Amino acid sequence: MWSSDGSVLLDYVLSDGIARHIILIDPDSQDSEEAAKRCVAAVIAGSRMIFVGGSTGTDSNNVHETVNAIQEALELCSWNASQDSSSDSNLWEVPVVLFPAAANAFSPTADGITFMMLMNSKSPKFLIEEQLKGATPIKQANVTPISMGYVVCAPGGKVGEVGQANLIAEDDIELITSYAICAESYGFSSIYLEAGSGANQPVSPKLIQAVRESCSLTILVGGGIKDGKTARMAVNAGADWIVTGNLTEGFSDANGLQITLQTFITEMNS
Ligand code: 1GP
Repeated sequence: MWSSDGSVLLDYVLSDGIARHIILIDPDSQDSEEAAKRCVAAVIAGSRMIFVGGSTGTDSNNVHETVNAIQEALELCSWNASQDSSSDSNLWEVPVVLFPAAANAFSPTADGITFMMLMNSKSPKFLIEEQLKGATPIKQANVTPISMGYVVCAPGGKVGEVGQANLIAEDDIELITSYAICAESYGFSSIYLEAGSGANQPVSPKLIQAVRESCSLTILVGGGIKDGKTARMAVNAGADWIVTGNLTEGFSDANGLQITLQTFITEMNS
């Protein structure tokens, strides 16, 4: 459904309305079968997009295997639902999108890719070099790019270190506003405010609000969001999508994950 026409995916990702949840799967943190089970539980709970990626330990092999396993699991669930008149097979129309740390974390079968500039990196590698390496394979595979300014805020964690980011302080409204306007002026369609995976402090609602007030980009927020109440604060400040990664990895059983995410998503939009 997503691959035939990229505009379908872009409309879906960039549309306004109720804030939605993204489950981030790091292919280095579990095998592909486990990843697929987690995604099925997340979709039942209400997650509306799946990101596949991680700052370290990803390559085209584990990324591709994970993307395929997730897509197969969703297709199977969709087919099962289509055989049951009481089930809604549309529930399973959830895109699997790459969230790459570098050009080698690619899968040609993914439904889309966050095509990011790590805007506050000191390194050309994350500003343009990895993008140059990835651009042709992405185009040839017809994977839809979602243009995105990626800005790492304090504390920044691993991605802040690896990405050599000049972290945005929680009260630097002027600077985050400049990044937001810059991202919009470049023609990006979205901006991701990142505090770093496992951050002890999520992105400050004040920073999110400043971005919301200064541009009309779709806003994604992630890093250190561990409960629905924190997610709701981000949503009230203007976030369109909330991304969680670590929250998922703490569960060995899919049922426990489903219940936790259901509560999380309900609270996020309450
Ligand atoms: C990391 O923002 C994401 O890129 C998710 O962070 O693992 O802390 O949920 P967490």
